[in-house]
Order: sequence, then C-alpha cells, then structure tokens
Amino acid sequence: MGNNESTVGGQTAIPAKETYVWYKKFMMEYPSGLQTLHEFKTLLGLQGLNQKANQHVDQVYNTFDMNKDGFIDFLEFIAAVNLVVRGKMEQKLKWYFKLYDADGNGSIDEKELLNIFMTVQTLNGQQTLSPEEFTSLVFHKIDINHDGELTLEEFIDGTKKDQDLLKIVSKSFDFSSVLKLIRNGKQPDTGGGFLQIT
Ligand SMILES: [Ca+2]
Ligand SMILES: [Ca+2]
Ligand SMILES: [Ca+2]
Repeated sequence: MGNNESTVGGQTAIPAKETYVWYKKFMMEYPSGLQTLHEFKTLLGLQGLNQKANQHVDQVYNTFDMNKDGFIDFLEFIAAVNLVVRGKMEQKLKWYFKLYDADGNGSIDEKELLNIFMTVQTLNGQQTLSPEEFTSLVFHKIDINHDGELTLEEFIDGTKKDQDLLKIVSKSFDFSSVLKLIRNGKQPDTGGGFLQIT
C-alpha cells in the first residue's frame, strides 16, 4: 500500500506515477485538455442511442463534470478514474445516488428510479422483472420510513444489504466496462482482464 497517497474528494487518490500515465493518455486523446460530451460518448461507443439512454449518458457525464462548465478536464477525469479504480463500495454508491437523483433535490423518488430502470432495460436488454415491478420492489425493500423517497442513507444501507439490488445498481452504469474502454482506447476488450492497472 502506498504511503504518500494524496486525497481527492475524500477518496484515496491514484499514486502520482499512475496519474502521469493517465495524463499522457488524456492529453494525447484530447490535446485541448478538455473532453466534450460528444467525445465522452464516442469514447464509450455510445452513439445513436435512443432518447432515454442518451439522457442517462448525459447525466453520467454531468456527475463527472464537477465544476459544471460543460467539459471534463483532466482533474475531473482522474477523479472519475479514481472512483472506478479505487473507490470503495460506499463511494461508488454515493456516486450512483447522485446519478439517480435526477432533479438533485437530495432524494430519489419513484419516478427517478423508474426512469433509471427503464434506461437500464434499454441498455442491457430484457430483465425478469419489468421496470415498474422492480421499482416497487426496491421501495418496498429499502424505503425504510415509507415516505416514497430514498435518502442517501436508505439507499446506501439498503443496497449494501441486498446483493441482487447491488448487482442491478452496478449494471445501471458499468464502471468496469468504462474503465476497459478508457484503458484500451476505442475497441471494447471482451476478454477477462478486470481493472488491470500497470
Ligand atoms: Ca468541468
Ligand atoms: Ca430527486
Ligand atoms: Ca424514505
């Protein structure tokens, strides 16, 4: 374990040497130092999506664009990579919470969750439960005080306790495939290598 790791946004950061490798990659790909939404979609091979899926990807982009200037700069990029590579489950769940809370009011309501599950179905194909069924199941399970809103606490506690739910949540934006795409350039690696950082 490294002993001189710095901290970015409360997470353990990637060591400087690795950061430099990412920096070179990033600057080679985006000489202006900024990645646009269009480039983000190109990187992930996500063109020609339907409207729902597109909105979902836009929102993913927005959660990474922390200063909300419409671009992802290197610091934001490395924070995203950091979350993918080193983020603990709880940090990832916090990120998912931010992603699901579409109106940013600090809680997830049924409509927001339903939207996410509908998108997941679009992206990943038919699931055993319909998005509606799944949404009510989730609220039944983890909306502890039954007020129709999931707080950050309810969301994190509930998801951590339920492996099935955790799986679905992780599927709604698959970090591992994102990382592979970033690492390998534009050809998705279908092989096994998972989170291998040199
Ligand atoms: Ca930005
Ligand atoms: Ca909300
Ligand atoms: Ca609640």
